[in-house]
Amino acid sequence: MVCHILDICWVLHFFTMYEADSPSFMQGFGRFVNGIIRTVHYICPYLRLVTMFNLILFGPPGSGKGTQSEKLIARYGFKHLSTGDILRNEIKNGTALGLEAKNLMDQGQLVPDAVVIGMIRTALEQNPGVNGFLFDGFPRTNTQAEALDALLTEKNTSIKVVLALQVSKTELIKRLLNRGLTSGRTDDVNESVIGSRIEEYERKTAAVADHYKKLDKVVYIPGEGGLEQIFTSLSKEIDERS
Ligand code: B4P
Repeated sequence: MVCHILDICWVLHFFTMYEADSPSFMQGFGRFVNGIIRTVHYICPYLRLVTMFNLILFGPPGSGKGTQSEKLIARYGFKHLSTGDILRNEIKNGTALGLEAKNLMDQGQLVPDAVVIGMIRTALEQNPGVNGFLFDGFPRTNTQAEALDALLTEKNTSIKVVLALQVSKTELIKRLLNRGLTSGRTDDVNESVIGSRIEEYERKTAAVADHYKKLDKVVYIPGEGGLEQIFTSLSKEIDERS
């Protein structure tokens, strides 16, 4: 910070001190250019953060969050943050966190808030220069939503919109069982585990939409039908706000 104040001072100093024909003109000019470059470098990350587009793709398990995320990332270049993917990666790598998460995920329960909030904090810190984040499967509780808002405020940015996919329970169960045939995901193969995941959603996650409704950020999108048709509806909402 002090360095950048000094850079700005050099820019001002140049304007007030040097005559174009003075011997130290070139030296002053060099510092002037350097000061400009470093000042722009200093300011740009802040401009980027203020203009970032962050969105939450929201919905029950099997509503198409992961599926549509892939398409949105390809079109808009968001940084994808899927807590489900991060947790499955921890499981694959056999970490202590992964072992704890696996137990809960296999029963269709949510992983503790502190764990996923920590994961998101790390992911935000590891990606300082992106155009925006697409949060997929996060936040899943009001505690997570409040933590996310606070983390984004710390970084001078916020959630622009919550796109909430609406899909009937029968369709959700059908999709997840179908995915279970090929995905190798232990939480997709058993209908009672799928039922628990939907119950967890209704008990703990649905309220997250109310949190963002109060901030007038929720848009409901019909999540049944063709992938392209749903993608067009999601894209339209993003384009209107970009
Ligand atoms: P996630 O990985 O988030 O998985 P999900 O909700 O089951 O799936 P998603 O919604 O992304 O799947 P999609 O519809 O795209 O969570 C898994 C578990 O991790 C949770 O149960 C929890 O234990 C834990 N967890 C994750 N985040 C957490 C958090 N923040 N806090 C605590 N715990 C957390 O796909 C489903 C199927 O539908 C696919 O086969 C797809 O091809 C199909 N499909 C999609 N769109 C379709 C369409 N329009 N028509 C027909 N089929 C479609």
